[in-house]
Amino acid sequence: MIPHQKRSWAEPFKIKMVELLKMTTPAQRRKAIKEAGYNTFLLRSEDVYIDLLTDSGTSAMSDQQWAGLMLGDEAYAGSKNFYNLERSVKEHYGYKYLIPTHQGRGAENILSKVMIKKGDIIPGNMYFTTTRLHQELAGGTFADVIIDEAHDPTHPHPFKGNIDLDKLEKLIKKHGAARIPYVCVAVTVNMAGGQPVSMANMKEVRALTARHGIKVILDMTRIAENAFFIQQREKGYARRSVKSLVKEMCSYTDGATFSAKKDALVNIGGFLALNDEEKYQEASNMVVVYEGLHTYGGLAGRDMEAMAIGIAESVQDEHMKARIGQVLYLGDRLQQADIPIVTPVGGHGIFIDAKKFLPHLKQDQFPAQALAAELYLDAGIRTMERGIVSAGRNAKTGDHYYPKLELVRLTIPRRVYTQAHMDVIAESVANVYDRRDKITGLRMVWEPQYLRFFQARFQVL
Ligand code: PM9
Repeated sequence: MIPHQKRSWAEPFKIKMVELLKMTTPAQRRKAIKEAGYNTFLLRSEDVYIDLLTDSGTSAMSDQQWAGLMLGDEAYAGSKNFYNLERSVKEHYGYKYLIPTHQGRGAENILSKVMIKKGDIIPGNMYFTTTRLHQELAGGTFADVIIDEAHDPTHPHPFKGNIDLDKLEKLIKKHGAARIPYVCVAVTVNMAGGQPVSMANMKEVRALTARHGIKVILDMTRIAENAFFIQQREKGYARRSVKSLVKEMCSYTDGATFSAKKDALVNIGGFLALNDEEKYQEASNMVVVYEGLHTYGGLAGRDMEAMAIGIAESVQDEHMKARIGQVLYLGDRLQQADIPIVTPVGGHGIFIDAKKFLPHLKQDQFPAQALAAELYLDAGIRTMERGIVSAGRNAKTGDHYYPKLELVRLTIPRRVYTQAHMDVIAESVANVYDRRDKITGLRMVWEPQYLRFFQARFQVL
């Protein structure tokens, strides 16, 4: 019997085209993961059934976006799609100057080069892999000023992405404002489990940094998801639209880097946005060196058109309700099966606590990496390690960083999988949980110099 008052949510779209998936046998998967050095990044996508590696560039575009591709103006300079994108960025985010880049890290590179000098400190709410690397390559040092609750996988704080104002103030006192070119605020915080930042915290960060003359730069990669959490969880915002909350958040900052491959529902693209004309001039000169002319930044005209449309679609309340609704649904299913996950559930996926899932493994036996490999073996579901491998090594000592969070991310691409897929995923994770005692750790046998999680290889211990 369905209770009469029950009202379920459903996706605000119907499916026009499908992509067929290949099912694999356990023997095929054993061979594939061994050949991939137990690194899910090194699997071939055709050997994957449900791909939860990332929500980056994996969204399904709408018919409007596909139609937009046909309006691509592939002129080298001054493409009309650039101006459409510029209009969309101004309307939705409010920034004055736009520099397109091929993806988020392209923007991080340019930003770091024009803002950071050797010896600078860049405070941020938990590190992100590519962001920190570009800061370091520019001669800076990242300093974590996220609230302590973010490092606790089950702390119920509704905004675990928040910046700890005391930590930030102390850092400014210690190093002096002159050595802090900007504070980087990521919304949501990926490595903490897609945890949001509250509007109150954004305002407080703005007020504190303004007193010291320090800029605020947003990593607005998943800003619409962050805005949805503000609408749902923060007092006083329930009646506000996601669209208006996104714009308000941007208004407390001086610029932003953006990987459009997430929120903005495109397969490639990004940008750097700034309000300061002088910095914009420097950055638009730098983009010519690393990405392409400042009116395309490494993108085709059609990519910019799809992005302009995707930005508008990403801030629709109904879209966001279904997007996050699907993630919460999977979270509920996993919690019903007693799987240890990061809670409250964040925006772009479910993060399994590998330390609790595999308590018999030490962190340098790479529990999250081992669990990601096991999940692939069980049903062909591809996930990603977000623990000691992702954290990398301290550039000065060469030692592993040992992050408190040792997680496996089940990242949900936007508008791609159905509720039935979520059920299959939950059942597979529960099956692996039942035989968790038999899972062994891994040994890292090769690692590259930078961003080792993408390419490192492992063997079973
Ligand atoms: N995030 C992700 O899967 C792509 C691969 S892992 C590096 O979560 C934030 C918060 C991100 C992000 C990418 C980037 C870089 C910046 N900030 O991948 O270069 O989550 O477009 O963006 C990935 P690009």
